[in-house]
Amino acid sequence: NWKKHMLPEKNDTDSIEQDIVHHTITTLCRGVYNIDKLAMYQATAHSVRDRLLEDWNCTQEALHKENPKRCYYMSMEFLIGRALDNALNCLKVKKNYKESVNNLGFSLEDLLVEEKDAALGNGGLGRLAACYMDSTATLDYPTWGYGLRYQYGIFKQIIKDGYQNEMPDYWLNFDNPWEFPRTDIRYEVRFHGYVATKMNEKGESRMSWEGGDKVQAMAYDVPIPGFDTKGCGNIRLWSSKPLNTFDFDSFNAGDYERSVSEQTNAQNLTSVLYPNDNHLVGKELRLKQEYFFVSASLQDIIHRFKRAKCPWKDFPDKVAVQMNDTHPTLAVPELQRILVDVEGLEWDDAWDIVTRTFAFTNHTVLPEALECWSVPMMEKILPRHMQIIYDINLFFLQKVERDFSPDRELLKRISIIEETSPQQVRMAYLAVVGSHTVNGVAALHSDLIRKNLFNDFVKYYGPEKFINITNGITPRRWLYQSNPALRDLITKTLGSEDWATHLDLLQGLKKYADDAAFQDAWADVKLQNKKRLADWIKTNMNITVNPHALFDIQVKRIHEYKRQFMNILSVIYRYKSLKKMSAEDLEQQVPRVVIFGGKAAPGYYIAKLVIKLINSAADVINNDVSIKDMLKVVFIPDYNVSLAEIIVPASDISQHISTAGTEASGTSNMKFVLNGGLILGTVDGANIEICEQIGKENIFMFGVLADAVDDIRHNQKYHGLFIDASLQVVIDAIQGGEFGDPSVFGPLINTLTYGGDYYLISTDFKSYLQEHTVVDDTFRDRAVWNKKSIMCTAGMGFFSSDRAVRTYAEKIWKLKPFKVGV
Ligand code: 26R
Repeated sequence: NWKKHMLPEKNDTDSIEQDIVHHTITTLCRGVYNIDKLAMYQATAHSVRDRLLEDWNCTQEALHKENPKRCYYMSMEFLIGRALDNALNCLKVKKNYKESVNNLGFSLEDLLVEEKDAALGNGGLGRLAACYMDSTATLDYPTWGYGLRYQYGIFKQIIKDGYQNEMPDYWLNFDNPWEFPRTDIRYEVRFHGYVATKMNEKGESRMSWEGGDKVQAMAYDVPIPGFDTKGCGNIRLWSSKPLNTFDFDSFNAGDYERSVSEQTNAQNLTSVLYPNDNHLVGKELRLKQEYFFVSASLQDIIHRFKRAKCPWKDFPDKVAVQMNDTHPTLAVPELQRILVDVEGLEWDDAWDIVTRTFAFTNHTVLPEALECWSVPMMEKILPRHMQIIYDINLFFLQKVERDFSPDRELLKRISIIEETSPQQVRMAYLAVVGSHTVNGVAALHSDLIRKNLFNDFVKYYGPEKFINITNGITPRRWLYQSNPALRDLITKTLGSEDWATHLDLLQGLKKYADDAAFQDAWADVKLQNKKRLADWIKTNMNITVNPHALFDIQVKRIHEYKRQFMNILSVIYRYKSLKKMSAEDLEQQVPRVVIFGGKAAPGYYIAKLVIKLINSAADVINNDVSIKDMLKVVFIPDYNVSLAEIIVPASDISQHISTAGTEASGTSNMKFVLNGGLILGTVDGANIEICEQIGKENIFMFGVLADAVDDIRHNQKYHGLFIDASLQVVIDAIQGGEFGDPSVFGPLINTLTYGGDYYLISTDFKSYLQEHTVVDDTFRDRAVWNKKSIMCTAGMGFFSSDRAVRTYAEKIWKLKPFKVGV
């Protein structure tokens, strides 16, 4: 009887209108007389979600029946952005929705922007997780994401007097149609307590973690539509809730506040995403978040595994877990604990299961970003896990000593426990020891971690355990959705939309790269996208920019290693040069609009000063009529996924200028090039592979190579740095007060002069300026430029997240696609 009542949703415009009206009246309890854009967005979203749910249910039911091997992508961050437009495209119903919404008196474009971004991530790592979920769903891989449902996502950035201010991002203010509370899926998570010895059912003595405080984890499911498939993926996010218990002892003792205090503590656990990117702060609440996340996810995975009644030794044949950086590494000792203490397995059998289940992706080499937790803190919060980590380490070191080398220095270096005082747990090492495969995220990065961070492990385990899987991005959001004009031109030219799921087909554009008419059409699309961004800037910031100028964009988290500082220094140099020019020479220049965007971690003082310097320079430059609009500087506030969708298609040049060897991969570089933007970049991260794919004549590269960096730093330390005349001009201008009170910028300038210039700005500055000149000269010849732009897009097939995910599935997860509804 169930089946006969399950009618498929109809997608003709009349049925869609009916559904929207129905949701307005029932779900929202509103009438036509008081419906505004927000309500209309909500009603529309609900009707789309109904269509998604059919696929979701169908997929999950089929998975339940067939029980194939599944992969779980564990990530503390999912930077998803908006869902409605994506869902409409995936379901191929956007055209009809547009019409239906029109018929009801609204414009779909107006509704789309009513949605708040799901901003549950900091930057690259979180956005990568979102792209991978899009690809696993599209390719029908049975993969679920696991994460945390933060009530506050990454903070909102407000610029006041040129400085960054942070505001809370309370994104759940209105109802969120894209999540399903699973009130029946709850697990208990313990903290603190003590370890006791107990007899298990078989009469064996086992350790047992007892006492302490418990909180509850409740599941929320976020459906992830796949493009052009009946399959629908899922991200399960955990929210902390107080247990429905009440401390009657405290209550009866007259301490009411204490009796309910646990409840507020519990709710705080998942309230906020830590806004630090690449910088560990080591807060107790963060450690608790990590354990809470891991504990709930593993309980859920095990619950599902047990339904099929397979023996434990089959666990790795049914379950693959990918750890997105070290943030979920406590899953390693947690699974070991469950298997040994709770399920009664022998240590070695359990450890074999653990190490065949987990794999680990490293996303950074910056030492300050490597997670280390102090042993005393771990002992207090997770006493049993600390014992297990000691045991894992002991057995590991014994094996290294026996099978490989008794060298004390080596054993000290390779130990999971660092002998500082207090001792620290090196989470990256624990992740390596607990995983069967470790991967870096771009070729250079994977080389570097094999050579440096994990060198001893490579020698001990052998090189096969350490592989490279270069990052990718989803062409659905980052071209199909965000750049409709280019999408349509490509589809028309290639004769079908198949490129959206087979990105290598973009190669087919190469044969039109010299075609004048195609170049014009291509350039026209770029101009439209630049106008769209110029309009946004005018409306939101009241700055006028010329869409025919060269748009030069750097948007990413603000960090010293990414060198936004070097960028603004070069902008100031350009400004000083323009000011010296005759009126005639000035006329001949290529006009530029330099656009910045990105958030600084709230406690990162130097990064915040970079933002201030950009805004102070913008103030002076944008108001200086003598340079005749040859240069404009814009700092776009509150850079996020939705803004990226407007910004990325509008670049002529985007900058990816990290000190060689510091940016693991970068993924925005891929987005810009996919949209026909050229790169000005260093020989770092995925820039190198982009260069290989699109051809070195289509990318502007400069700067020293990664393998030279150590020597240069060493030389600078002992012989001082060399500040070139062009850089000195800029420093003098800042220190001379041309951009406001110079004392403000003292600490920033000092990172160069007295600070030893760790990120080698003085080293690369000259070649950076030279490459800027090459960029200008190339831009003058529009045919040459347009050809390069076409060749950029045409060569980007490799960087689809579909390719990346397929590689993970084949090399690491041993996972096959699972098709439903065919
Ligand atoms: C633990 C805490 C301090 C922390 C460290 C690092 C929190 C967040 C991060 C973010 C890091 C891991 C990150 O986002 N790395 C970026 O990952 C991208 C996807 O692989 C890369 O493209 C990018 O180069 C890298 O910086």
